[in-house]
Amino acid sequence: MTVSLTIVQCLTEYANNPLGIDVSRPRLFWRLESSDRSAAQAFYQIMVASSQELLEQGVADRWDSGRVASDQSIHIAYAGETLRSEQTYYWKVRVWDTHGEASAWSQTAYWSMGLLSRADWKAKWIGRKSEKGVDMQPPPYLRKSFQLTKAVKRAFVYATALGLYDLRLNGSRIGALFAPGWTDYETRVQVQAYEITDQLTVGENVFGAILGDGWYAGTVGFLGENVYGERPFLLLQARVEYFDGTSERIVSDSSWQAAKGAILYSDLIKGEAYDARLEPTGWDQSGYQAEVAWEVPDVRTGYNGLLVGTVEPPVRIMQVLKPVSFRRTEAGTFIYDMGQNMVGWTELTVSGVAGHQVTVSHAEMLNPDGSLYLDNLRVAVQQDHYVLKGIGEERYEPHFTFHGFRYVELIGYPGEPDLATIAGKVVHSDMAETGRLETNDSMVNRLHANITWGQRGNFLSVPTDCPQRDERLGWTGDAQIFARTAAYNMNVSRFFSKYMQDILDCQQPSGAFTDVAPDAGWIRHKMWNANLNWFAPDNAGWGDAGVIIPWTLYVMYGDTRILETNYKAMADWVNYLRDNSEDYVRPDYANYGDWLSIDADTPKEVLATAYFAYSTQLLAKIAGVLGRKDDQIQYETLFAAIAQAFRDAFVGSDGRIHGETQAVYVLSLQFNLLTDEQNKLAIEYLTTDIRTRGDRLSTGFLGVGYLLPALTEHRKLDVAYTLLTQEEFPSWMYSIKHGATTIWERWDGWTEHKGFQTPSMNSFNHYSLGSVGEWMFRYMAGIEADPAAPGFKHTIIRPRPGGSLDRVKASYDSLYGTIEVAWHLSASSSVFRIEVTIPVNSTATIYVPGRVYAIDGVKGTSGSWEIEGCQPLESTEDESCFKLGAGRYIFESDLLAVQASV
Ligand code: RAM
Repeated sequence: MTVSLTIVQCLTEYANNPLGIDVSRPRLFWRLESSDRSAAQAFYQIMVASSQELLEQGVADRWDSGRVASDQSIHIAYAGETLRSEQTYYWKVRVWDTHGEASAWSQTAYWSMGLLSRADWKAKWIGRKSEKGVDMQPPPYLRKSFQLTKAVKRAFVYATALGLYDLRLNGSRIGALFAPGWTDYETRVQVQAYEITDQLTVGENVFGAILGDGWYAGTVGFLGENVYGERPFLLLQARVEYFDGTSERIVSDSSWQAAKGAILYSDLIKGEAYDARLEPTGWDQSGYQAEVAWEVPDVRTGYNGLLVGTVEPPVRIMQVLKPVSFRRTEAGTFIYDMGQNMVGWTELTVSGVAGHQVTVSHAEMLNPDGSLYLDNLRVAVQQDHYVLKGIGEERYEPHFTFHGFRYVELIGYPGEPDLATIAGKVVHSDMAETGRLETNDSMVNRLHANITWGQRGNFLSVPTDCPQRDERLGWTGDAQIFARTAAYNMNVSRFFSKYMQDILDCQQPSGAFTDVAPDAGWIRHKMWNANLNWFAPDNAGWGDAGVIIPWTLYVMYGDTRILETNYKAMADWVNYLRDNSEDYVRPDYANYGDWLSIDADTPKEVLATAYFAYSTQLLAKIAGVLGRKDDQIQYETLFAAIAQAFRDAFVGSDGRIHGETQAVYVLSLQFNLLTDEQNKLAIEYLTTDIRTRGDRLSTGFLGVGYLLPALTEHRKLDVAYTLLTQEEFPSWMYSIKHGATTIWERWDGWTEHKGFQTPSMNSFNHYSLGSVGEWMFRYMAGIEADPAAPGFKHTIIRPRPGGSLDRVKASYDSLYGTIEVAWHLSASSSVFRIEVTIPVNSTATIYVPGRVYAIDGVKGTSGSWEIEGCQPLESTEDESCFKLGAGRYIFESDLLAVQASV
């Protein structure tokens, strides 16, 4: 027997060798490969050691799991001795397949622990006093020169800021952009850890840090500045270990030096100004001869929040775009088209005389006269100003700001620029792209691309609503409706785990989850007021994110810990809704309704009661997963009572639902609120409404997420495809027909007859209406996670061919490996062909539309095949069903039977 399994990737807490974590029982993951069909794991053994050498010798001095009978290869919690501050843990794993054959040991993986207690921190928070009479403060530059006399064995640095830090060591940048990320700084701040062994030298070394105001002290949303504090501070502690067993620390304290530098100001929302003549050249390297006066830094006495290990993935430059065209304007400026609405900034290349200023201005759209459309920015200023130093070719990119734009205007550019003058740096949280989707319809492909660009543009530390105007807030409603789509597109495990902390940090004592997380100031400053019907902390479809997002992470990644960690908060939310309802109906009060729907106002009490039911039903399922039987029964009973109350209050004897919008029907259908009889009526009313509107949708942010799923599940697939490919207003394709490269905030952000919508709320990069991406993966391609074996341990493959599509190819990188589906429908012969790949150590059930007549080219009839890894299950008239083990399979079916029955 040959060895069938190979271990190809080991992760800790979803990450590749993470540093500075503070999880007491980190979860370990590995991915398996095999060329055998149905390959699966039957046993595993994990070894954890305090050094790589010991691990290599087979000494597991921290933990040896022993040989465990288990098919689990994800989320195995470390169960060894208590983990200690600043220690590194090395681990490896081996597995046995179902025939008892052992794999080789995996390669060594590791994680390191951060500073686990306050007492471990010797560093002080340092900053620089504000300049008097200056409105926007110059970012402080901080530096520390230190000598090392011996060769370094290993060194780590732990850093964070109240504000943002840009850290350098011996002239090179270390770490992420926009670190430490946005949290509710009154509650917590994330600490990043970096290994710096190779960057240190014997002799003089220099740490340099530039601090930005960021979310802490700069402009946040439309709430102005100083939401959390007055000015930024750095906290840094490095530990250097020598070969002789000794070690030393370098910490931020009053022995550092502070000054202002070349950045005149840098604000998330207001842009940056930079005077290159003021660069303190060499300030972050050894041998620096100070030309400016460095001062003693300002030391802040304390910080009452938590210092926690970073959960979110780092923000980085993820792509660089070249402009596609540019032109000179009458005013002598140059307007570039990046060809894509993107988020990040522009890198500028320029030569000229010292003191000359170039302004780089950004906008998403152009006015009819060809000038930049700036009206939708509100008070945001998407401009960076660069003053030349006048030496050779100069390159500039801003530091602590980002912009949402497709068009770039260079104002005051000296000489003749060309296409190489600028480059667009695409900046977002670094999440692996996990989903790919391609069809024979280029507009559908563009829609998928636009959805993905919306995610790139808005997943920056937190999921923001938009990236351009003075808002950019973590709106919970937007995040929940898009969460599943987001999880197909990219690995959002860490991103949303961190965001759940933000949601929890904002939860009200009453149990209410908020509209926005992290708190951007209005809760703390009591800017919300229930009587004002605005910014209340418990809006339907917004607060429910606190339940929907953990459930999504469970379904997509099999993460039960996120359910455990958030269980109390979720129960508090549902109990809060229950205690604030009347006979299980949520009152009509502050909420946004089906936000930005088109001529279809969904009554708020209907929407709020529907979401109350949905959160309760999810909570019942979650209680079941966690083995909380009593709670499960309690919430199932509550759900039944809410659904009954919903029917009594809102469903007429003719089955019409109060409001009669598309949204009330799809929410009722998808949240299981109706009787079977009412379901049938609801789908009829829904499709009639769509037809009466000329085959158009009318749903807003919330309804849109359930629209195509509801139609598909209730045998109106043709209507789902009609809406998907509809090109008349309002529709997804309408925006694409008019050049959209991202998802717009509003269906009518721009229309042929009205032009731009009111500029006070008109973003062209808002992902909410892009929640149709979920339908494209789950239904159109048919890659569905089975909640009963979550994280794609068992996948349900159920493609839904229809509309004008005859070819769909999609793949999704699950924790087990890549699931692939490629289907093709040949209309003339009504032959449906599908190729699927199921990853090792996982299984699938496939529903092939029509009557399958060949598998892997072997012809047969149901029950008569003997195909390895593939077992026929009971089929229906419409679909043939099989259970699959890992491997690649090809099915061919005859679709005539189905078409006849639709
Ligand atoms: C807008 C935001 C956001 C939405 C709220 C209700 O200001 O853009 O997307 O969730 O309103």
